[in-house]
Amino acid sequence: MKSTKFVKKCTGINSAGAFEKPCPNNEMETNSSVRQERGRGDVRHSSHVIREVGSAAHSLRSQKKQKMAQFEEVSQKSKLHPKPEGLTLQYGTAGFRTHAKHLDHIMFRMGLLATLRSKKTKSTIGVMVTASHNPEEDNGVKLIDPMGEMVTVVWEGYATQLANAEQDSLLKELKDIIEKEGIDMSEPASVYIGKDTRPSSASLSQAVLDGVSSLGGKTHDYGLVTTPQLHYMVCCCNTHGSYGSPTTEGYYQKLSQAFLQLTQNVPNRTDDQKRLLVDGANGIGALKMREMEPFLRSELQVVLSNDGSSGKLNHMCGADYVKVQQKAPQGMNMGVGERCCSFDGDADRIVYYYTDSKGCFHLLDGDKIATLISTYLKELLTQAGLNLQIAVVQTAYANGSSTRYLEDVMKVAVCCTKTGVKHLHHAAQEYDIGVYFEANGHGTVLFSKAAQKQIQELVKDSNTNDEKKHAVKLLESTVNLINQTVGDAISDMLVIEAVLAIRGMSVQDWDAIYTDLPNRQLKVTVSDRRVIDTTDAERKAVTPEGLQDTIDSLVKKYKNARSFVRPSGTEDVVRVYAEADTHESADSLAHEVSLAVYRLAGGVGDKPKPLH
Ligand code: 16G
Ligand code: ZN
Repeated sequence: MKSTKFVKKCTGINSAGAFEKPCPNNEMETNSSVRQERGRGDVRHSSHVIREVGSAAHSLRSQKKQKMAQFEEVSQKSKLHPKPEGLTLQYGTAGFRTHAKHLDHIMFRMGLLATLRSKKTKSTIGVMVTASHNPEEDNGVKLIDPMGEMVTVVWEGYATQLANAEQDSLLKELKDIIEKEGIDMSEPASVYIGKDTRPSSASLSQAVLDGVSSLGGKTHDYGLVTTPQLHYMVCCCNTHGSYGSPTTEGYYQKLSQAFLQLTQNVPNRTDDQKRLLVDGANGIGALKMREMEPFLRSELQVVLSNDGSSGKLNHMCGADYVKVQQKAPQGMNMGVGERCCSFDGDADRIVYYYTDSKGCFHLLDGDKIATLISTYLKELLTQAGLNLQIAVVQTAYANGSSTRYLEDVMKVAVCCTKTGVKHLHHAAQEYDIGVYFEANGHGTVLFSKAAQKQIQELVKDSNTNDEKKHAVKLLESTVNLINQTVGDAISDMLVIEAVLAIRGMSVQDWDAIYTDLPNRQLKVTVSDRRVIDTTDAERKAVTPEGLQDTIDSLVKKYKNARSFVRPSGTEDVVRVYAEADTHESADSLAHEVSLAVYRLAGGVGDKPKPLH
């Protein structure tokens, strides 16, 4: 702490590390000495100049010393977090993610970068240590910007630059970022840190703390929290409490209060309707659900499985497993027709499902969640007489049936973006109410400031009739229940549970809103996946030549068909997606498109084999 204050008061280094201008304290000293010397004639004046230069030189020397000492600490401490030579990693769509044993230096350096980002934005920045749905042996790290959103693309680039600097050029790269961004190193810095339950998370988050402290930043270590909880804390801090109180208790209180308000007037909710089976993926979401339970006062009766007491994180369980395998997780005792959901390893994704009396598994993914929530919100807007534009943001992976239903039946605007949460989040910010969900279950709802203001004003308006008042109160509580900073499994789950209760719907009713088109996802290994360039929100391949024409002609062979290919952002593969009127057609189209990718985009290894 001492060093932070000291740095703030006394250094005025520019980004290259050179002395730029005297700090306020020095300026005051110089001015006062000028005042004392005034009117004593030329000689005295020149002696003052000499003294002034002397004192400026002295302060320059001491500032240089401090600056050197500051970077000296980085230099010394970075040796305790050495980078394995030759290892290069990229800050991808979900931050850095790889085997935990390669990440110690990355964590230290992300501590440094978060400190710079904090000085630059004059705000608190978050650093979350997690690898989400990846296997337990992996880990990762993500930076959180002041309003709880993902860090900007330019800073993603800095993250990669810093991560890949060899040990002896780390300071040079650090100073390069300081210079490019014109960062005033005398600004204080504050970084919030959280981690998931992986065995490696404790030491890796310590490395982040080391990075921050070596640049004199302040830290608050939240310890074990879900990713969205840390996003929430950062937003609460930078909005000075107007978004909520930056504690886990504050989070539970805000969400549970909104949930109880939404459900309190729902008549005749039976215990069965209040019961929900939750698969915690053996991760942090399970721990946090347990903590939250008392706040929900039995209005939601959570039956938790895969709570981390015995199983391995994300192993045969969790949202990603359920979505990709299209089957129930292990360790869950599902009765026929029972409403179930799965979180992923850091609780920022959720999917719902149930099994019918014939043993058939039904998945309700991000598209179904977006449909349920946007339909509910649209209805409330109509009832409240509020003229706010609502839109749903999806990616190319959204099931064609969901898009058709939203556009044709619900008359809701639908917008498609590239894969990756930040793209959806930015697109959703363009509307009064932007509902965004990836099919994989990551998503939330954003309410513009203007929309929130209109809702709040209408709640207070004494001239509204009862129906309007009821609708707008529900809207107000829904806004409070939603974590607008990022997709949040716990918050999304409570919204879904409240909507089902308010509308008196079972999970089967919800599932029946529309029927998913059968679909299939495959991956193809090619020598360099960058040969595939896409446009139109990844729905069309621009290169290699001929690939899109081939896909178009294959799609024409099937009914209600659609297919696209894109290079993965997290794995060294090309992803293929196909949907059509039957499972056989979807599988066959996906296989044919895979063959085209293999042939035209430099496939390696065995040729893709037919699925049947
Ligand atoms: C990351 C993204 C997720 C996306 C997935 C696609 C974030 C926080 N996560 O996990 O949104 O769906 O990547 O992976 O942005 P892919 O590029 O390998 O298909
Ligand atoms: Zn996740």
